[in-house]
Amino acid sequence: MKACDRPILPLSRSPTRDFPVSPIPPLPHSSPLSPIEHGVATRALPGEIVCGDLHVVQPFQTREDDGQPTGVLIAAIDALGHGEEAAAAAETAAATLRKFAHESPIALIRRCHQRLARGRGAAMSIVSISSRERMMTWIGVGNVEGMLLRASQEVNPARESLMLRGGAVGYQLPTLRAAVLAVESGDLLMLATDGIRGGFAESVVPTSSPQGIADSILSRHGRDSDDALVLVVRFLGGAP
Ligand SMILES: [Mn+2]
Repeated sequence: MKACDRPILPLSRSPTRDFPVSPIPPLPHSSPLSPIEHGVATRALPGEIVCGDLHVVQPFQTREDDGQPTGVLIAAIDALGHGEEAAAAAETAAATLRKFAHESPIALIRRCHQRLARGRGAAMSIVSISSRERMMTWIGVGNVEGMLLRASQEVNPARESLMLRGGAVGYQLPTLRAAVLAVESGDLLMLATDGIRGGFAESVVPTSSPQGIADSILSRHGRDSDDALVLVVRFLGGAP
């Protein structure tokens, strides 16, 4: 029989199992990250009541086995402009991210792009943390800065910056490319909208609480010309 005469297997065919199905063993020399701790500091442009900068911290589950969250979605959103219209657009994006938190960052950017298409665009940076695999995937469209400070002196580089791509979600998307990094207990993740001046990471005291760090960044580096938000997340020790 010629190769092209072979029957085409249906894609959904379930494989025959001749081996016992066992639970997935843990990764060697690691335990899952237990939930994070976080702090957020934000304020509206002086004179405005509502803020177009919003954050999301949403635990999610990707497996049905033990009912525990398997990851956390982290995001900071800066809707274009300020005032009520910007706040509504940011809330639409935040609600979309919370609802579909288990999806990949690229899929989430696409979803938000569709949802925001008839209103204002937004800059946003999204970080999806997998507790089991001790890794995070991040992506940024527009200018919400992302920074990861390493807790261990032995990790090089000691600091990673999120690669931002120009564009606005809901208006014009760049080619979407996410990056994946291993993370360890104590690592510190920061997301800051452009209401926070660059260089904000310089003054961080890594041993402070996430809320203390966020408050300090906003008071030292916040601009009065825009809404401002900074979100600080610390990865905690492994679960027992
Ligand atoms: Mn802004």
